Parts: sequence; C-alpha cells; structure tokens
Amino acid sequence: MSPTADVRAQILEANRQAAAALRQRFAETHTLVVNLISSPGAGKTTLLEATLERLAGRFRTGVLVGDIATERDAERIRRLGLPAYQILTGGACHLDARQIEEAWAKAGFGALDILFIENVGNLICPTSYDLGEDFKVVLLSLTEGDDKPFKYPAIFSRAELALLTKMDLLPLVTFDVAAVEQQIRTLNPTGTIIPVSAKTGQGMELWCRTLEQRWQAKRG
Ligand SMILES: Nc1nc2c(ncn2[C@@H]2O[C@H](COP(=O)(O)OP(=O)(O)OP(=O)(O)O)[C@@H](O)[C@H]2O)c(=O)[nH]1
Ligand SMILES: [Mg+2]
Repeated sequence: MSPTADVRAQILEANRQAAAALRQRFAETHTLVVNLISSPGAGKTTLLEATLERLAGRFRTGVLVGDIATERDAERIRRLGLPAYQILTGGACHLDARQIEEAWAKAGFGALDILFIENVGNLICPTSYDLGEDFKVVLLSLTEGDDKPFKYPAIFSRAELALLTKMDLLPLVTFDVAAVEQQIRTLNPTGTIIPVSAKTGQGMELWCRTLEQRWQAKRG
C-alpha cells in the first residue's frame, strides 16, 4: 500500500469507529439518522424546510448542516422555529463522524425522533464517510443532467433512497426521468426512487411516509 493510501485507510478506519459509537448511541435513543447528500444547490435545505414543516408537531426533529462557510442553511431552518446547528468544515468537502459527535454535543437538541444531517454539497467525498446514519439519501436535481448516476456511481449505489428534485422544472429542461431511474436501479437494485418537488409538494407525502415508516421500524 502506498503511504497516501495507508493514511487514507487509517482516516477511514478512525471514522468507522467514531460512526459505530454514534450508531450505538442513536440506537439506544431510537433516533432515526438521515444523511442527505447532493451536489451544491440540488435542494437539500429546501427539501428539509418543506419536510420539517410537514413533520412538525408529530416528530421531534433536529438538523446538523455542514458547509464550508456561512451559517445560512442553519439560519434558514431556525427561521422556522426549529433546532439546527451549523458545522463549518473550513474547506473540507465532507462531514466526518467526529464532527457529528462534537456538533451533537454542542447543539444540545435533547432527545430527538429524527436527526437530519445535511452534508457538504458534492457527490464524491461524502460518499466514503459513515456518519452513524441509518441511511443515506442522494438528491439529484433536474437541472444537473440525466447522465449523473453513471458518472457518480458510488453515491447512487450506496444511498438507499434517491430523490429526483425540482420535478416542477420538468417542462423546462431536458431530463429523461425514466433513463435516470434505470441508471439508479442498475447501480442499486433494492433502492427506492422518489421524484419530488419542494415547490409544488409532488412526492413529499411519499417521502415523509417513508421517513415515518423507517422511524417506526427503528422504534421496534
Ligand atoms: N423550482 C424549484 N427550485 C427549487 C426546488 N428546491 C430547491 N430549489 C431552488 O434551488 C436552489 C438551491 O436550493 P437549496 O435548498 O439551497 O440547495 P442545497 O442543496 O441546500 O444547496 P447547498 O447547501 O449550497 O449545497 C434555491 O434557489 C431553491 O429555491 C424545487 O423543488 N423546485
Ligand atoms: Mg443547503
């Protein structure tokens, strides 16, 4: 193994151990943890805003959001009167399990039913870092092009759920939904694909019902 590959393996192993500890902690409190991954601007925060409003009153939710700079996304969630904590990575292109551990301690959310983690916007680095989540969700917006699953296969094969976002833009863009679904199914035959629009509400009921079912399964 080259020295670089060795260092990377050590980093990933340390992350795996930290993620296992987080997973254990969230199993004890029956907190469902969802890791949202997409390229910048695919609509993670907008989806969260629409989702949290639908879940409000029925679920105790919290959001940890990672960005290279600014508190903007956490502020958007807090504007809804809901708890959110911003993690600033200072340049790193992904969140890691230690950052989640530290942010969880600082955020002081108390007991939660669902913890959403909005990862730093990109389809590559976040793929390799387990954050102790129950499952990863990948978002692909219609404006990014319909060739992306095969170009970024790792995230589409590892995310249990794929959301095709901004479906309201379908009449305005060239995007073959069926072809994208076919690519995703090839990469992940057991995954679920939900076309959504945070603007019109398309698919939001199915997405929220999926979250609820996963939360119930975790509660046992
Ligand atoms: N038409 C349309 N626009 C959307 C939808 N969802 C998000 N947008 C727009 O897409 C832009 C980016 O949305 P964000 O939610 O900030 O995207 P993000 O993935 O959180 O971005 P980063 O955190 O920077 O990675 C904003 O201008 C949103 O208004 C949607 O369902 N339909
Ligand atoms: Mg965002």
